[in-house]
Amino acid sequence: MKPAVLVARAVQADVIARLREHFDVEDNPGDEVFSKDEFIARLHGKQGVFATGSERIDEAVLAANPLLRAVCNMAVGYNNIDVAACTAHGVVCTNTPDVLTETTADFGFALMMAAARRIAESEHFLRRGEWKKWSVDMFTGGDIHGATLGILGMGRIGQAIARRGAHGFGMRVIYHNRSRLEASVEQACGAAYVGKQELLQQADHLVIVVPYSPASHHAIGAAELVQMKPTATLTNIARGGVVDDAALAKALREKRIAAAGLDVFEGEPTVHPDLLGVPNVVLTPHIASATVATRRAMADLAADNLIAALGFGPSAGRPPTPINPEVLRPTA
Ligand code: 8YV
Repeated sequence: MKPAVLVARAVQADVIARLREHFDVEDNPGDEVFSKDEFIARLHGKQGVFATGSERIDEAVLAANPLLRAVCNMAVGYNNIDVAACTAHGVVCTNTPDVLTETTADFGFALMMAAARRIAESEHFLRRGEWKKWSVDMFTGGDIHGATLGILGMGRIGQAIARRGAHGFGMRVIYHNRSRLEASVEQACGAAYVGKQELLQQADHLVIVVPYSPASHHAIGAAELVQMKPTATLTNIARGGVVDDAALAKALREKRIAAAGLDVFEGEPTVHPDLLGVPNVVLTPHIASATVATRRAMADLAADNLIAALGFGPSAGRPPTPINPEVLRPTA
């Protein structure tokens, strides 16, 4: 009998077909977002789950599903998973790093540029039929080239954004991170380490790429926003909750910073109503990794992880990108 797995959201048909070679798959072709109770019920009897950022895997889910052996996230971020609880239950967790780095960095850069150059705001103006004449200060924004790019969180995606800024746009790049990068990595990214306060005070364009955790909750709130330049922009492609959305909406409305670009929100898909009411913010629905090729690579990697984690395929027992490898049995 094949082990049973749940694929929590609708994914590419051939990914499901590949999983069916090894597993008895319950999929979700209607792409329903399960309530917590429904998710727990559907996981019943399953040994593995192909999850996305929308499913929370915590103690309640694990305790109700003792057969579960593997949680394979189709995302690099895994704040939806209580990894410590999974480890305590002997459940391996995996994510999808690397395959989305460049795509996500492209999007972060695009969002930053859209905010700085007021692309969405001016497009809305045009669509409303308000464009009657050219004027010298119409939608003037801030330059990207030659400006100071500040990056909060300097993992793979932060480094990819730094490279774009330093090598593509001649920007001065500064970053703040829990730990400083090695000198050779800093040099390759063209980035210099600074304290958080210097980052806030010196950045013309601040990009947030730090993973969400209780430690990064509201890392950018009213006290941080007040330190930024009134001409600065802020872009968040990390997670909702890293930025205090209410404080940001207030800062934008009061023009205490110039503009923002947000792909992630506290409580998404609900967006704070104050943000919806301010013009100087570009809002996108969590699509930074959304290219056809990258979503395919993410799904393939999540499937590879699930297949290997449950003991099948060429790297049986050795999922390629585990988050808690300590639960895996050592190989002989
Ligand atoms: C995903 C993401 O689209 O990888 C991540 O961490 O935020 C996005 O690429 C999203 O989490 C869906 O799983």
